[in-house]
Order: sequence, then C-alpha cells, then structure tokens
Amino acid sequence: MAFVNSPWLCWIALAWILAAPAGAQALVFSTTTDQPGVPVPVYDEELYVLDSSGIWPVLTREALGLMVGDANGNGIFDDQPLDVDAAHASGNPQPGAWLLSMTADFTMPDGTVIKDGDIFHFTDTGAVVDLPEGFFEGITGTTGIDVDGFAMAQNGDFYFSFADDEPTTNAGLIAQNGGVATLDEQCVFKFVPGAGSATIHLTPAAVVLAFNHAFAATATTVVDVCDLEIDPASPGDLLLTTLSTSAAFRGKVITTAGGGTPFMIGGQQVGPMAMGLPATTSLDALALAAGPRMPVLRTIPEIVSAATPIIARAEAWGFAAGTPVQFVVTDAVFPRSTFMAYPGHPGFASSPLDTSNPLFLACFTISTLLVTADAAGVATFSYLTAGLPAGVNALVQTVDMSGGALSTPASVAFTP
Ligand SMILES: [Ca+2]
Ligand SMILES: [Ca+2]
Ligand SMILES: [Ca+2]
Ligand SMILES: [Ca+2]
Repeated sequence: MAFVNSPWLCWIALAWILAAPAGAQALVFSTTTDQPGVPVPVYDEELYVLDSSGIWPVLTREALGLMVGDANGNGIFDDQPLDVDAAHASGNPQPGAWLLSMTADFTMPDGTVIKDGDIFHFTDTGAVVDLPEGFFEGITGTTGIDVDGFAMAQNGDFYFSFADDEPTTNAGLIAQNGGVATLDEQCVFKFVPGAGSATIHLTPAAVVLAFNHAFAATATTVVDVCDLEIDPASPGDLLLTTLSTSAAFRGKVITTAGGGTPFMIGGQQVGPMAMGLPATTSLDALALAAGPRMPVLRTIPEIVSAATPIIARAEAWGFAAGTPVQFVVTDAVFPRSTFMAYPGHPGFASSPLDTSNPLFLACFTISTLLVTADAAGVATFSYLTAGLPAGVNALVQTVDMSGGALSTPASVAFTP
C-alpha cells in the first residue's frame, strides 16, 4: 500500500495520538519492591505508566528526591520516601500532579512530617497533606493506620484500603463486618463527603470472589488489596490489585465490572508480563494517567565519587529522533530548591533550576550541552568525572529546543 510511506500518514497518526484522551488506554502503577530495568531499575518509590507501547516513568526517583529536598542535610537529594503505596492523579500542575501515600513516615527539610496514613501532594516549596491519617482514623474508628489504596470518583466520593488489619470501635463498620471488630486489609472502604463515617464498599469475600471470577480461580484469600482506582471504562466499578503471591493473581489488575474481569491495556491483560517485569512483581499503586508521556531525564549515576573516576552521563528520553535537546545545569539550592511553574511548556512544566544562577543562561551558549536526540529519541550528555570538585550538587533538566517540552528534573552529586 503506497500510503504507508506517505509523510501525511505520520501527521495523521500524530494528530490522532495528540487527540487521544489522556489516560484512555494507560494505567499508572508502582511496584512493591525494586525491579530490574534498563538502564536503571524500576524503583518501588516511582510511578510508571503502562500503555500500549510499554512502560514509562511518570514520577522518577531523581525528581522525587528534589521534591522532598535534602532532609538529612548530607548535601545529596537522597531522602526519597522508601516506597509509594497509593497514588491518584490530583489535577494539579507539577510537582504536585499526584496525590500520594507512602509505606513509611518521612520528614521534609522544613520539619513537616508526612505519615504513612496521610494522602499528600508536593508543592513548589514543600508538601501539603490533603487527607491526614487522623481523618481516616476518625471515619473508621481506628488508630495508627497506614493507607495503602486511594481513589476519588468524579463526584468526590472516595475509596480507600488499609495496609494492615485494623481493630475498630465503629459500631456501623463492625455490623457491616459480620460482627467482627477487626477490619481486614483486603477491605475496600467508601466515604461520601459529609457522612459521619466510612462504609465497607467491598468485603474481603467480595474481593476474593471478583478475583476468582476474573481468573477462573478458587482462592480463599487475596492477602491484601494494595491499591484501587476508578475503572475509566465503567466509572461505577473499581480497578483492584493485591499482594497475593498466587501465580493467578500476582501483580494482576482486575475491574469489578462484570463480576470481576481482567483489566486490559492495548489488548493485553495488565500484569507483570505486559509490563516486561518479573512474574514475581506485585503492584501497590494504581492511578489513571494525568497526561501524555513526558520526556524523562536520568542521571547515571546520581552520585559520583571523585575517588573513582568514571564516565557518567545524563540521559534524556522521549524526544522525537533528531530533536535538538538543550541540557541546562545550575547549582542546587539547599535544603530544597523551589520549583517554578512554566505553564506554557509541554512535558514536566515546572523546574527546580535556579534561574538567577549565571550558569542557567550560560548553558545555552555551551555547544556540548546541545545534543541531538538519536534514532531512539534519547539525548545523552556524557562526561568524565576525573578532576570534578567534590561537594558540588548540580540540578539538571532538558528542554526540547524545537517544541519547548521540558523533561523531568534530576540531580547529580559529586562526593569525595
Ligand atoms: Ca511502590
Ligand atoms: Ca540527603
Ligand atoms: Ca501509605
Ligand atoms: Ca489494603
């Protein structure tokens, strides 16, 4: 067919891709443990999106380190929370695009403590708790909980799950729980704003039944529901994933639609195989994509030691082949660089780089910092670390000089 090589077809396809509604065929996830990846692992504190062309980072370890800041004061942005265990698109611009919950408490440089039961988002200058742990305790009659699943419907109703079995004093929940005062970690709760307490939306038995129905299995437990999301194709239903280690369920995602059905992306069942991850991978965060794929910057490695000189590199992915990509570097500002919004730019429309630093503008005059993206859409800046001064921490971000898209930011620290 002659049409195949027509340049017009490329433009038609591109227009179709750009017009596709965000998240229509994409699902954001996090893994429960680090998994192998190239050129860097898939870290459990990161968010990735799965779409019909594979997986892609949407919250990188490097950017997360900058969003938290240097909490322990060692001059390195290495204070990422241990593990993201719940996520939901916030509708806010970066760096606050995700409502998050973590598996462990952590402290921001300004002293703000984010608890494992909090739902929070990052801001230009720090982090804000949207729904505190105490709120979830109040609506469920519990204490010391860890939220491991969270989703919000269009009408503001929200759904959540706990990371552990939790004793409750709430008479309504005990009644819904068959008279049992311990709420199982497999429970999915629902809260309607304005109500006095949450209700059990899915009992453990209902969750197990849905997974058994989806995979023609006869399990008696799925261990723990570890995140949930509104089914984009059936908004009255939920997507669910569990900590089950059974081969039938591990790392899989179902929708409760139809009594329990495998959730599909690009004609494939969502799970470790579709993600190109080991079959032993479990997922602990599900969210709908907040926008199209954005360019991603990785510093490899993030920490460079002067004692062992290497050829280090910064790699920016996700550009069209042949795109001129400008690397921009400024000194880090401690303990946390303030993010500045660049709403006119596609991609990660925010930057922690210090525009008052003379390096910012100087970068645009250094020819080696302007790199053409290769056939795979990757722009790489490599450098020999021998002789570089220790104690310096550089923030790096790239910009597509033809389309203006900004990549995610990253840092690289030079230690003795
Ligand atoms: Ca995780
Ligand atoms: Ca640090
Ligand atoms: Ca949590
Ligand atoms: Ca749970």
